[in-house]
Amino acid sequence: MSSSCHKAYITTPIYYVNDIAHIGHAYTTIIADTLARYSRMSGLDTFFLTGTDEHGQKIEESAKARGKTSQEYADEISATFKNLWDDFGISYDKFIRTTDADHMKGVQKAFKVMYDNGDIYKDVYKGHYCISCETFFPESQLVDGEFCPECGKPTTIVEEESYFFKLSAYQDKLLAWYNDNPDCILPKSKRNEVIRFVEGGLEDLSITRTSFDWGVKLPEELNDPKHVMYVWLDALMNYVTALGYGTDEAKMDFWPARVHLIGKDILRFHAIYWPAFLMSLGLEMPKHIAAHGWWTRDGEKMSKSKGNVVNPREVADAYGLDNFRYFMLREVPFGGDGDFSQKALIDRINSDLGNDLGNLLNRLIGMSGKYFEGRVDSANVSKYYQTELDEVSASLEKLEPLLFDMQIHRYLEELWRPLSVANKAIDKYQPWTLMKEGREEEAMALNGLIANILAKVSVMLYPVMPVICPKIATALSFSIDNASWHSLIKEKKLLETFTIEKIPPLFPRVEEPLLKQAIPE
Ligand code: ME8
Repeated sequence: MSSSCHKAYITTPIYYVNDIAHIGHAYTTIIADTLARYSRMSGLDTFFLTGTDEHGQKIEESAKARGKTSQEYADEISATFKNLWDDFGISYDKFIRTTDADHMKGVQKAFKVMYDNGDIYKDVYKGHYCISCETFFPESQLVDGEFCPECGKPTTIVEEESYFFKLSAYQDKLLAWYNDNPDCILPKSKRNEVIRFVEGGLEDLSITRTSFDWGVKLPEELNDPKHVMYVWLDALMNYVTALGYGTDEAKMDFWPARVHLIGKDILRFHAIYWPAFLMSLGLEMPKHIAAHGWWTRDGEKMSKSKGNVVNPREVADAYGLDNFRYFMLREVPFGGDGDFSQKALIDRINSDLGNDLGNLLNRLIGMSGKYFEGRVDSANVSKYYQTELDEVSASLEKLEPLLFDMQIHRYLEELWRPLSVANKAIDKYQPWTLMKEGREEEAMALNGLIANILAKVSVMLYPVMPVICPKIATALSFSIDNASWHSLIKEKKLLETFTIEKIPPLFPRVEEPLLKQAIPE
């Protein structure tokens, strides 16, 4: 059941349906979409999963507070996530809901397998529970003996019959896995945090609740109807039930995941509980768990419960979806936190996108129109500009490893070097002087150099800017797909003879903040 190297399975967290999406959710989903688009373009058989996490006490309480049934409420909010991703053109292959019948069947199957192999036993749970984080905490971790160490809210004391998963039995196996796989958790600094935590000792995990109903029931064979499954056991299983685990197994050949993308808030669940569950189920470990940092406002984590969120739809509507995508991925080193500001977004649009990329395309359109009636012939590019071609190739070669090492900001930084090579070449060789001096062959070669640099950059930028880059490709009379990726990037070939189409400027200058409401400038 091992996924071959021609397959790539990429996931986002499944988001809670207790409120609408903010830019933190959009960030994770956009990174995953970027990876999925790159995977597909490079010819990998790709499966990209996202969805919603709909069970648990928090959702049950939110629904009650709004006078709705849990199912009605989950249906409503789940649809707002799905609509947002559809409007954003997110290229997911499946949108899973934990209320899907197949998913629930798969979770019950998993419970049964873990129970039958002796990893689950029944006892009494006595301790503290944070409903907001859906997490149990030992007394030693509470703040002032009462408050949640993650979100600061008061915890509730729970004493109830519960099934437990023998997490403690997996401590050594987990440590061996982290040890043998130095990049299983990215960025690597996060892996060290996880190792320290696990070395501190693992307690068995309570995996069922009896004080509410909104969850997956235990397998019928256990004949214990008052229990529902702990929401994190239910939720984590989505990564395999989406492939048919426990039902038709139809897509299990995508397992193991190439990468589970998550925020650092849920690293412990993914890097400790999830691998332990997988070990118990006899399934392979994911290749990478990649945890990014938080988007903050005024230094505070943006979150639904704090009410300090920025609406991604409003930002994308005001500034353009691709510009927003570029900004998020370029602005913050993966793993670090970033404060959202319109000023930083506007700077990126005007400078990186407008000046470096948009103006280069305008210069090319102008130059090829004025001197060559829009024609490009690349025959002599390497004769005159081999140094520039070599510089461009050196940058492009670095890109793919950076992307899958989750250094996406560096990917984009490196991708801007060829643009700088192109802009400098125009300034240095001056096509207008070449033409004045009758060196038409050199001027045409320069035209070809610039056009080809733009073509190559647009291919590699496409996964981040999937709306704009096809427009650049149209202006250069080619299309972005596996064939052009292969020829322009892998084989380092050039587009040979083609025409340049005039298109309107892609990045009109933004003069002032476009969102007037309470978003920091
Ligand atoms: O935790 N900055 O769902 P959730 C960046 N259902 N990313 C953020 C963010 C912020 N301020 N806030 C949220 C859950 N995110 C569980 C997951 S998975 C089996 C179950 C993103 O709705 C980030 O990806 O609270 C974070 O991990 C996720 O949303 C949490 O979403």
